[in-house]
Amino acid sequence: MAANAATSAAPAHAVYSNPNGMPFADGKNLHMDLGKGDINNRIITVGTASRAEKIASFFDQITSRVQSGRGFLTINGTYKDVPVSVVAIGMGPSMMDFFVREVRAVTDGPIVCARFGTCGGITSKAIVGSVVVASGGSAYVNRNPDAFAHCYDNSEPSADSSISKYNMYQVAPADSRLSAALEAELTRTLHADAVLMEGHHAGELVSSGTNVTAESFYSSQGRIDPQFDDANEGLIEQVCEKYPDARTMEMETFQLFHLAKCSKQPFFASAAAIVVANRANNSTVDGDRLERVESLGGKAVLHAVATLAL
Ligand code: R1P
Ligand code: URA
Repeated sequence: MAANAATSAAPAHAVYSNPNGMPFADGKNLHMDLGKGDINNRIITVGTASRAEKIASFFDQITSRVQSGRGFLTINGTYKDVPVSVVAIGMGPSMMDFFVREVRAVTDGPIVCARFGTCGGITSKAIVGSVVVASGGSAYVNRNPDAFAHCYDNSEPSADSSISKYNMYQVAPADSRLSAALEAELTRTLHADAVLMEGHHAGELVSSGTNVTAESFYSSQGRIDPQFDDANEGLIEQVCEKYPDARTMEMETFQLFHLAKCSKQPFFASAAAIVVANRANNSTVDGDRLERVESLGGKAVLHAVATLAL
């Protein structure tokens, strides 16, 4: 009897408790280390811990922090008495996939979620140091590895022009109410700041458009890297031709919008991003300005997420 119980029980430190579903250990999911009650339904997601801390500094109070072994930092608290969370997820569509699914698994009811990131501007309309809201949704561009199969055996690249080096997918829409709230609150907050407004016209600091997410910072964002066969000359121009309202490129927003729309429970998602580098006019943001926009913009995004009516 005792021997049977010992052999059928899960090992004491089982981590992969569910081979075909979400792995949980002691009630916490494997990558974010969150269980029920460990995150709120109103969330701001960012790339870096430092941006998460800036946003959490505007909470009324911080109630808990969870730093997962896989690099996710969740900070919980309240803002104007509303429970909110800010999560630093790191970079790329895979991290956004973990975030959306693992948060959804430990929460009930509608989720309101805004990403506040940084991005590259791909037209001169995306001014460095300004914030662009992805009201027009997010497209997705990725590298087609099969188009580089000639690199596996040092053969000649295929002459078949129907094989695209980069795939470009349909735009995933943002939630229109959250996008409007982000635009309104960012405009109100950033335009009220004399330091940020210096040398700028009203209307320049916050704009909107379509975002384009790429799975690489390099090849699929059209950066030329002489060390690799990337065949990406002219990619930014092709992206702008395919998506005429495209303003920005980064690495997570599409996955957020796509999964929010595929969620079976309501999931309201939008995004805003600070333009740190402009690819069209070769400009970059100044460090002090970036800090200020991260802080004031983060406060505005927090306000929009916390106050969106459900
Ligand atoms: C690349 O430097 C990173 O910056 C952008 C991109 O999406 C990518 O994650 O966003 P974050 O500043 O939020 O990380
Ligand atoms: N983040 C990106 O992904 N791309 C940029 O050009 C800047 C920030």
